[in-house]
Amino acid sequence: MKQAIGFIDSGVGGLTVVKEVLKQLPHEQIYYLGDTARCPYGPRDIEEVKEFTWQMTNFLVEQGVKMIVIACNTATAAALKDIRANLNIPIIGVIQPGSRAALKETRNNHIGVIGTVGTVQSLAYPNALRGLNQYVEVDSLACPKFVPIVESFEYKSPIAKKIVAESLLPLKSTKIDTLILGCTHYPLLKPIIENVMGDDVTVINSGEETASEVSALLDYHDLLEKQVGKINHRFFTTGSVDIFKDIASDWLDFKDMVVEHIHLG
Ligand code: I24
Ligand code: DGL
Repeated sequence: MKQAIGFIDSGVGGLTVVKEVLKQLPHEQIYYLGDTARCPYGPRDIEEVKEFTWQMTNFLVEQGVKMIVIACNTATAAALKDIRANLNIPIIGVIQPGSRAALKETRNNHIGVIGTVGTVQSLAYPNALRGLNQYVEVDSLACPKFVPIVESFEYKSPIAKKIVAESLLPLKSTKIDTLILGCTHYPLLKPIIENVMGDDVTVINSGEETASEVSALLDYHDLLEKQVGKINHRFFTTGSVDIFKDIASDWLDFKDMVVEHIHLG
């Protein structure tokens, strides 16, 4: 029997991380829980996000997962430390991997971070970056309009281009040469963000970096799936099964996807 990797997120955005993991680790089985009934987490109080994140974690631990990936930046910012200190399976968030990749990439030690209000207010990225390199300069910017652009299917439209350009204006006058996408949804806006920031700024997808970290950590704990065997991915949502299935099966290109409804709290 395969033991699954557990993913938790405020909704469906964490599937951007799942897609990278499935690409890098095709023999792994995944369980994903999206708290779509209470999404978004970005504007919520940090203590509330911490409580919700614990509820999701406990659910997947009861399902017997071998590792938990907190695929949501806001939830990572609010709860990673606390959960890691209290559980004895490996717990990975999306903030440390994105930060490490940005530090590897920058040449002038000026890094930008964009995310939800909750993520930016928590200072989780500047703290992680400074913890790894005390000389780094960090410019953070909350972009509360970006998640709604993606969720309204506008992420390729001229409206998206206009809103992204306006929102990122404060970063254009900084010295950053590297920009971290500190939110699950932002990879869908990556082409527009790169276009707005120009060739001199490298854009880092936290989700992609997290997938590499999952691989390294599973290897370290000797938990990597070595057998080619039957895989049974499971998807859980606190909200509408049909909406979840529509978005997830489209994004992951899964034909016969089963989505299970659950209650939390
Ligand atoms: N993308 C996201 N969330 C949504 C959405 C979307 N609706 C359309 N698209 N809705 O996140 C969130 C709110 N819902 C969630 C389900 O319960 C009810 C409330 C980004 C997804 C990243 C994988 C656009 C869309 C899509 C399919 C794939 C990609 C995408 F429909 F951006
Ligand atoms: N998943 C969230 C994040 O990465 C974005 C959506 C939300 O606000 O819940 O911060």
